[in-house]
Amino acid sequence: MDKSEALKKAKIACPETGIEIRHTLCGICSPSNNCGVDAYVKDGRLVKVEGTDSHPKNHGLLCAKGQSNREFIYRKDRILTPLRRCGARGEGRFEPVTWEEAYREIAERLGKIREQDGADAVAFFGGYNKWYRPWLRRFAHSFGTFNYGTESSSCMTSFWMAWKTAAGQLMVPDFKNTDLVLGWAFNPFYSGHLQAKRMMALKEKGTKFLIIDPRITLAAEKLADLHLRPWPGTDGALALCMANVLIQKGWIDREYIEAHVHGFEPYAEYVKQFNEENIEKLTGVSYAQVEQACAMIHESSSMAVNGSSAPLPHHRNGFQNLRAIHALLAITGNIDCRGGELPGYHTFTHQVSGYLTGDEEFADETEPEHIRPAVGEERFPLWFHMEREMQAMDLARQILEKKPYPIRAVFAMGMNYRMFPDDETMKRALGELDFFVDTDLFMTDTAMLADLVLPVCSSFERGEFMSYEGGYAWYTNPVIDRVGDCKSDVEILSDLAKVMDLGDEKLAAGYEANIAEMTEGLGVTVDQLKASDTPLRVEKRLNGGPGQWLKGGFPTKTGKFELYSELIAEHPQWKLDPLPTYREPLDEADPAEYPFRLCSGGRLPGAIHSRLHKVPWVRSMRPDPMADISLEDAEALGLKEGDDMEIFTERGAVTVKANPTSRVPEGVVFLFHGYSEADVNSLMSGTHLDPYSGFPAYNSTRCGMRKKVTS
Ligand SMILES: Nc1nc2c(c(=O)[nH]1)N[C@H]1C(S)=C(S)[C@@H](COP(=O)(O)OP(=O)(O)OC[C@H]3O[C@@H](n4cnc5c(=O)[nH]c(N)nc54)[C@H](O)[C@@H]3O)O[C@H]1N2
Ligand SMILES: Nc1nc2c(c(=O)[nH]1)N[C@H]1C(S)=C(S)[C@@H](COP(=O)(O)OP(=O)(O)OC[C@H]3O[C@@H](n4cnc5c(=O)[nH]c(N)nc54)[C@H](O)[C@@H]3O)O[C@H]1N2
Ligand SMILES: [Mo]
Repeated sequence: MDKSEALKKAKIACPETGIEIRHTLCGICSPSNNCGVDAYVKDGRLVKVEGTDSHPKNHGLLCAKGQSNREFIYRKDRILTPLRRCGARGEGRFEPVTWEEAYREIAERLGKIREQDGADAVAFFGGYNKWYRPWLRRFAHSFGTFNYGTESSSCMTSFWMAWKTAAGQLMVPDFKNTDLVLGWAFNPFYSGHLQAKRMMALKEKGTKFLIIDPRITLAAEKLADLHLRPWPGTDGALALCMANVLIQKGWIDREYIEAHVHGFEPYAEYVKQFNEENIEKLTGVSYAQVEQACAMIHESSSMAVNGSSAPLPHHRNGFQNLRAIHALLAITGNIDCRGGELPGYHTFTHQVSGYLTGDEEFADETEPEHIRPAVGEERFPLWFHMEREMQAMDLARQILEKKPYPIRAVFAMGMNYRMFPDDETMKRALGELDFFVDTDLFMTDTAMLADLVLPVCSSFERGEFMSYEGGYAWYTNPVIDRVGDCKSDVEILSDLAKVMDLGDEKLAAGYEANIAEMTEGLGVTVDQLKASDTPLRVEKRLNGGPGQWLKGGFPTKTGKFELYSELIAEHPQWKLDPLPTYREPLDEADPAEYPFRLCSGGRLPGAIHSRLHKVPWVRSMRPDPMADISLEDAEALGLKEGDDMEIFTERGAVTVKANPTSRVPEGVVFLFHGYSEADVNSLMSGTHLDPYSGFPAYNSTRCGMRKKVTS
C-alpha cells in the first residue's frame, strides 16, 4: 500500500487525503451528555469521529453511541424531502412535496382548526430532543394554546418537582466534597459514562458509596460499600424506614431540623409505620440491612444523592418516593451544605451550568390567556401548577374521549409514539386526528402515521448554542453537508411563524437572533462563541456556595425545607398528601396470573431509546431484544440463554430472548424499551400513572412470563 493510500485508509486529516477536522457536538444523547466531537470530514461528508481532547465536557472521551455518529447520520431511512401522505393513514405511501407546499398546508389546516374549535384543539409535542424546546413552547403559546408538551412528561420533571415541592428549587449533589454518595437507582456506567469516571475518582479518594438498586450493576460492583436491593418502586417504604431508624437512634441533626425543616413532627409520627415488622415484606430488604445503611449515614460527615430522571419517578408512587428519599438529607442536615445538596439553577436546555440564560423568559413571553384546561391539567393539577404545560400522558385519552374538549391535530417534532405506556392506544389516537405533522431525521413508525413528514437535520448539520456545567457556553457551526433537503426544527418553526402570520417577530427573526437575546449580558457574544473550536467560559457566572438559604430562608412558603408541603396542603381539591406518604407500586392485575414485576427502565450502554436500534454497529453489541431474568425464574420456567420467551400482561405479549443472570433478583424481569419488534410499552397500562406527576409506571407492572413454544 503506498503512503497516500495508507493515509486515506487510516482516515488521517491532511492535504493528501483532503480530510479536515471540524468541531461539533454529539446530539445523540440529551444535552447533559452533548460531548465535543472532532468530525473528520471529506467533501462535505463525515468519514470518522473522535472525542475532542480539549472539550471541557468529555475531555476526549466518546462512548459507543457517540462513536456511531456516522452510521446514525447516514442511516438508510433518513428522510430526504418533505413528504405528504397519499395512501390511507399508516399505510406508508407518501409523495414528495416542496417546503412551500408543506408550510402552506400546515398553515391552512391548523388555521382552520383554530378557527372552528379554538387554538387548544391543536397539541404541540416534542420527543426526546431538547435543543428546540423554548421555540416549540413559544410557538404553541403564540398560536394560542398551553397544549405544548414533551417526552419530559415521562422524564426528569417528576424529580425536579419533588425537590421544588420540598426545597422550592432543584437541588444538585455536591459530590466533589461529599463523604457519602447515596447512589439511589444509580448506574452511571450505563447511563452517563462521564459521571462514572468521576465516581471512580471519588472512590479512589476514599468517598463511601451506598448503592440502592435491585440489580447487581457495575456501580454496585465497582463503587458500593453497601448495596441494598429493594424491589422496584418500593424505595419510598425503604426511605421511610431508614428515617424511622435514624430518628429512633437519634442519628438526626436536631438543631438543623429545628431551624430549617418544616413538618418534622407529623413526618416522624408517620414513618413509625415502616419498621422491623414489615420492611422486608414491603421491600425485600431486611431490617438489619436498613440499620447498616443508617449506621453508614450516621458515620458520614456529609451525604449527597444522585438525580434520578427515570428509575425512581417511573412508578405510580415515584414522586412521593423521591420526596421520602430527599427527606433523609433534610433530617440529617445535608441540604444547602458543603458535601450535601446545593441549589441548582437551570440554564439553556435545563443544564445547571453556573449562569443564567433567558430561554425560559423567551419561551413564556407570548403565553396566551389560560381559559380551558391544558391536556392533563385536571388529572394532574400539581404538574400543571408547576410546569404550565400539558401532561402528555393524558393526550391519547383526550384525543379519543374528546373530553373536556376535542384535540383535532398534533404538530410534533421527533415524536415516538412507542415511548408512551399503552402505546397502541396512542397509535389509535393519532389515527383519529384530523391532521398530524411530525418532523424527524428518519422514517420512523410514528412518522409513518403522519399526514405530513418534515425532514430535519442532526447536530452535525446545524449550528446550535449549548451550555455546559462549569460556566461554559458554545455555539457550533455546521460541519457537514445536509442530507437531502432537510432543515433544522427551529428553522421550520421560524418559517412557519411567518407563513402562519403568528405576529411573533422574535420567532420570525430566527434562532441566532434569539440566542443573542437569551445570552445578552453574559459577557461573551455569539460571534465569539461561534469562532471557538471548544466551549468558552462566560464572564457573568452565578455566585454559588452553600449556606445562602440557611441564612436567608428556603424559597418555599414557610422559608424552610418542607417535609410537610404547604403548597399541597393549600389545595385539598388536588387530593394529594402533604407528607411523603407511601403506597404500593404494583397495579391491580391478578398476581396469580401475573406473578412477576416488569421493570422496563435501566439503560444499555450502546442504545438510547429508539435511536440506535437501527444502527448496525452498536446494535451488534446486543442484537436481540433480551429480558434479564433471575436464574431461579429461568429454571422454574425452563428457560435457557437465547431461548424465545414471552412476557405478557392483560394487554398482550412480546417475544424476546431470555437472558438468565445472577444480577437480577428473583421475581423481577428487566427489559429495555424502544424496540419496534418487541415493544414493552404495548404491555403497559395507560392509566397506571402517578397522580402527583402524571408519570407512567414503566418500572413496576405486573406481568407473566413463559417459554415460547413454536409449533
Ligand atoms: N446509554 C444510555 N444512556 C442513557 C439513556 C439511554 O437510553 N441509553 N437514556 C438517558 C435518559 S433519557 C435518561 S431518563 C437517563 C436515566 O438515567 P438515570 O435516571 O440515572 O437512571 P438509569 O441509569 O436508567 O437507572 C439506574 C439504575 O436504576 C435501577 N432501577 C430501576 N428501577 C428502580 C427502582 O424502582 N428502584 C431502584 N432503587 N432502582 C431502580 C436500574 O436497575 C438501574 O441500574 O439515562 C440517560 N442516559
Ligand atoms: N418502557 C419504557 N418507556 C420509556 C422509558 C423507559 O425507561 N421505559 N423512558 C422514558 C424516557 S426517560 C424517555 S426520555 C423517553 C424517550 O423518548 P423518545 O422521544 O422515545 O426518544 P427517542 O426515541 O430517542 O427520540 C424520539 C425521536 O426523535 C428523533 N430525533 C432525534 N433528533 C432529533 C431532532 O433534532 N429533531 C427531531 N425533530 N427529531 C429528532 C429520533 O429519530 C426519534 O425518532 O422514553 C420514555 N419511555
Ligand atoms: Mo429520559
